[in-house]
Amino acid sequence: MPAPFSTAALPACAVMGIVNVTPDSFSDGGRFLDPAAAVAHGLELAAHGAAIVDIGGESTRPGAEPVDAAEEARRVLPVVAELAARGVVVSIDTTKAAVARQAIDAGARVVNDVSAGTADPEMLAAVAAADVGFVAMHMRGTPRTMQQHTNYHDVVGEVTDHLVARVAAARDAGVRADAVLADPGIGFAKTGEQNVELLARIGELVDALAVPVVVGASRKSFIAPLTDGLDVSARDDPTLATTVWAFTRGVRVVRVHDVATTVRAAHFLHVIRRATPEGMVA
Ligand code: PMM
Repeated sequence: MPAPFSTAALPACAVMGIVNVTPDSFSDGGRFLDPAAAVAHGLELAAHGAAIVDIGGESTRPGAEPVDAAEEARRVLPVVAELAARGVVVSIDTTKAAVARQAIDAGARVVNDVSAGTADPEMLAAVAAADVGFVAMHMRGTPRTMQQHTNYHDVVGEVTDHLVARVAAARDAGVRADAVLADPGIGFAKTGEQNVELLARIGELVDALAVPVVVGASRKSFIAPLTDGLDVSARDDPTLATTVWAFTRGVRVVRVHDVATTVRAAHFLHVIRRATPEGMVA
């Protein structure tokens, strides 16, 4: 049995690799519907240095149609089981407690919930009972409706307050303090400008939250209008800029598609950081 998941065991700049076992995710939809292809890709991401491999069976792209728990479980469980059996730290990207429980039984060690436990009233109890990690992400509404909910007075303050409350809810439900992470939900119920503001001011979230922060900006559509309309397949360079920025502002984990380049950048960032006056003191 591996030790219980703890954020303390994550590298300083950790990379979460993405495998979407869906027909309709915006970047890799349809590529990994075959479990063998998904497993091979997950193993590749782990070999490239992903500290966590995140498996999702329901697309959360804006306007996406929901899928039922049985179909979602059917897609992800063989992939979770095989990767976990091979020693990969797997997170299950789901908002459904039933899917989370089955994925945990199959070996998942983290639940990544884009609703932060608000979509399913049983989710936090399920995570606490299994003593696994929990990523609480900020969103409003559902993926179908979220882009109608982009009205904020202060996007950074409101996202921070919501995450503080959801982290507290997770703790109150019995989730271990060192098992919780928080994520501002880039692209979820936010305009392009709000996504950029959240990234620009991500250090404020890091300072305000008592738990490690995750950022997932990889290949997202807000990048397109800021880069002369770069296609999804060409967005890894601007994504890498968000990663380096986020790590230098204290973000602990980035959720990305291009793991190999991100891990190399993170290692080099570490080399530079070690040579700073602060790094040499530490
Ligand atoms: N983004 C997506 C799905 N799950 N989970 C977290 N914690 N943070 C994110 O930003 C996030 C997520 C949608 O992107 P994808 O289609 O590339 O998986």
